[in-house]
Amino acid sequence: PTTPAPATPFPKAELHLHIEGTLEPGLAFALAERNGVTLPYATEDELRRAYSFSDLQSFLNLYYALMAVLRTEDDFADLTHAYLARAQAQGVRHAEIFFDPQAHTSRGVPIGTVIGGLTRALDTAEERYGITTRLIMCFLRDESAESALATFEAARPYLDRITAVGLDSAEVGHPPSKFKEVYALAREAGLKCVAHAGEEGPPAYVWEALDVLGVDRIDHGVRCLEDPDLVARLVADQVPLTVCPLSNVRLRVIDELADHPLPAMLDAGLLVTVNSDDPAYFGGYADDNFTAVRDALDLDEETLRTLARNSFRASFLDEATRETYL
Ligand code: ES4
Ligand code: ZN
Repeated sequence: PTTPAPATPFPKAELHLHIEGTLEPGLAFALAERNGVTLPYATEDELRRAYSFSDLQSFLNLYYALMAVLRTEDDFADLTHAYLARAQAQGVRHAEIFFDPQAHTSRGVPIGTVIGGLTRALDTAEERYGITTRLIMCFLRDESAESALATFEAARPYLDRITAVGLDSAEVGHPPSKFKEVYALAREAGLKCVAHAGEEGPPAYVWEALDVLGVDRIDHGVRCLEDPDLVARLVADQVPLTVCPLSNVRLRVIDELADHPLPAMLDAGLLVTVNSDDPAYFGGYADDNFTAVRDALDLDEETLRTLARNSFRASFLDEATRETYL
């Protein structure tokens, strides 16, 4: 079958995507049925009407609740195949995919079931969808540092399948420094490090992610603009920022897309990329985010291509493969 061309006809890398955030209402109901799980919504439409968020926490409440339908290795594989098919249609050629093991182990789903299902689908990604992939294991920052350490130890048998660790969930009140120890272990094990910072949290959290956790990239980071010294640091080191425009609007980080600081970030010399975060909840996948910022911010073709090139520069692909996209 032929796939329709995306509106932005150039290869792009998706660097900020929570696989659990790709759970579309249709698949959620199908998996609920298959697993005998009752959702607190009667229909897909009723569920969709719940997608009106006031902040990050109001989204996270629904995001974690819907995960109840993900129980078996097949569920995680089906979820991942559904994402890869959509990503292919949107011109994604490389995807670095977050997952939240604690959101599943806390419900009694073993980490091996989660990673087994994800990797079974990802193992077919290059051949079936023309997409190279990496996995990023995230710690929930509103859980304890001890829980993150236990999760890292539980994941040790699977570290050959994991490229990086990340940090997500409710940001305010949970600074990166809380996770210094587990990040040190991850780095010792040869993993890359990223962290959500400066989405709802202050610039100080971005500093901590850089200087305490030693991250290679910052996820979101839009609030860095409040601190000129921080911007200077991010520019000097060309630390990538994985910005998620539609997410920022839906979670009220930004009032409207026309006000998004993406152009200011580019002008400042920051290495920014455009990503979809939780596309099933926020109204769009990779190409949808590109076309939305193009239209709302009047970005020209060259700027869009710069953003797409940035996504490969900022990726964890090996140097030689990255060069083929630049
Ligand atoms: C997330 Cl938008 C966002 N921020 C923080 N944590 C998350 N987990 C899933 N989506
Ligand atoms: Zn995110």
